Amino acid sequence: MKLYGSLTSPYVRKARVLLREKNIPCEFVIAGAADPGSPVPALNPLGKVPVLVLDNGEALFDSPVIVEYLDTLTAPAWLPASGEARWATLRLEALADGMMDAVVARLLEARKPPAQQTADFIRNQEAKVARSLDYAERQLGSRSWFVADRFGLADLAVGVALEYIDFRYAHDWRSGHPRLAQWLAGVGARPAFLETRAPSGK
Ligand SMILES: N[C@@H](CCC(=O)N[C@@H](CS)C(=O)NCC(=O)O)C(=O)O
Repeated sequence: MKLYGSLTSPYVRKARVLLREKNIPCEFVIAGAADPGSPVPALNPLGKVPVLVLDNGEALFDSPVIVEYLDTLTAPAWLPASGEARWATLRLEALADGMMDAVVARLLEARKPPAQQTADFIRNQEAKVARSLDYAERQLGSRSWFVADRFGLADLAVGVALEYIDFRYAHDWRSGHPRLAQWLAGVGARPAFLETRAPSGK
């Protein structure tokens, strides 16, 4: 099994954190979607990372699909098979992915020459992030973990998203979200998070 992706993509990082947390062996092939000669477009017609190539040669893409597949490889499953916990987990993963989408969209807009940037577009992405942070703060409440009584898939996804905000849209979200801030301090110290953090300066 091979995971293709860049060192800075938060979507790739979701898969890398799960692989490390569940001790699943998998070769990591560093490949950016748009690198010259990148193998990614031939594996994923959408031209995006992550891509997981299975031992039978089939490729899986989109991080929720990859994460769900990887989760089936070792017990216990982190994605509950049914019931409220399943939908709570998937909802929080969608929230986390959506925050990452908004941060990416904001970054791409902000990297355009100033005359081509649309301030409303940037504000709209920032508002999505702000509302999502409020939502996550309420969802976490005073619990240790988002869904179950131990670190799980929702925690993984939200943790990766919050660290991506720090990486690409650094601002003081912590003072308005003290529970999330305290929670992330613990999550970010897990070996799987430390070992997959994006290299600084990239
Ligand atoms: N929904 C996808 C998003 C993947 C994605 O947008 N990856 C970025 C890297 S951070 C990418 O490959 N972008 C290249 C492109 O969109 O052309 C997922 O969850 O895997």
